[in-house]
Amino acid sequence: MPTDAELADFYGGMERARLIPLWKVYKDHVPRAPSPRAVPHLWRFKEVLPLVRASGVLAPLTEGERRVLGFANPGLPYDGLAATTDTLWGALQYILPGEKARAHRHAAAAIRFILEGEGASTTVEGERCAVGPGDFVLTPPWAWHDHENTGSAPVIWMDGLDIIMVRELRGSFFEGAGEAPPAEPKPEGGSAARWAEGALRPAWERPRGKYSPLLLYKWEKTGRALRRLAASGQVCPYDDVAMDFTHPGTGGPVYPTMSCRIQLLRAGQRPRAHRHTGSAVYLCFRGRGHSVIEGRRFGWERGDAFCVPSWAWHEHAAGEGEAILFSINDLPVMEALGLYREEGLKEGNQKVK
Ligand code: 1HN
Repeated sequence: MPTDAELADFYGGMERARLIPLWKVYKDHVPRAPSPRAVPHLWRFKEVLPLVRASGVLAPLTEGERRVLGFANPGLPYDGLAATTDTLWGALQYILPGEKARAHRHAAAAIRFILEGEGASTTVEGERCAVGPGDFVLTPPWAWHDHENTGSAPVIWMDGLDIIMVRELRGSFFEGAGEAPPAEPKPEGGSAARWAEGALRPAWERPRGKYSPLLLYKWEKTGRALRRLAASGQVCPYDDVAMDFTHPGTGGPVYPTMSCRIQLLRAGQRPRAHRHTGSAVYLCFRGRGHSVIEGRRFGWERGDAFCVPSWAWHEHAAGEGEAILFSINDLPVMEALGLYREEGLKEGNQKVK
């Protein structure tokens, strides 16, 4: 048997040589199941909205790039490493009438989903996209984008970004206004004219890109698609009337890092619980309802946001009327890397703790 002194000497020598004994850290590297640091959490609009409004007074847009209030998960650090899940950033952005958020571009991909306010627009790589409630807009990697509110009321939208993954993979780049020539102006509605018809595409353009060439998904179309699917009675056992926004050229997710979903939860339905690898951030767009996440009940209503960490049991249901949830997730990454796993709960629904 080695003596304590021999062992101390041995492990001390390992450290000085910058060697680490795997037998001491094995379980950290190879957990038996995903062990997210993020925890299930709900951000109530009732609590968030006064702070959003205060930011309009106390945080002028001239101070930073964007007036964005990020959803900081209580299981993660509250600093520059704050995030909504282990891989995703969700936030609310607030732009007052007459304000403009200057152009910039980054390697991280972003999406916006408009919660409220008319008259705002975001210009993506030279193409102006006028947005209203329910509209879904893409800011693909390295696309110039600025935002403007020419309406008469403040606009509030949800931002979703893959910045955590991009930063951890050491792939982040950023350029601000004036650091490089801006994008050439392009016709408004151009990407929709080419790509919004789904089953038809421009004859001269090959849909080879890694991210969707369609920049703006109007609520009119999205809402209609949900209604049609609901009326057809074809639904998902876990997510009810759920549709993913697609890259129109491939039918796959809008980004290789992030997929986005709109789902209608019908009144009186009780979809089943499941769990899968990958995390998600949700925003309640309409109605009210609740989710059970890892046995905890989270009631939500319009404007509330919540997250589901990787491998957490979850189920969603509408309250009295129907409800509509928008969400972002990192499932394309899990699928691409061969890490996707899914399991349905045999009993159907969770017991609430
Ligand atoms: C960003 O650039 C925007 O361009 C919004 O509107 C939210 C959150 C984190 C990092 C960059 C924007 C963001 C962001």
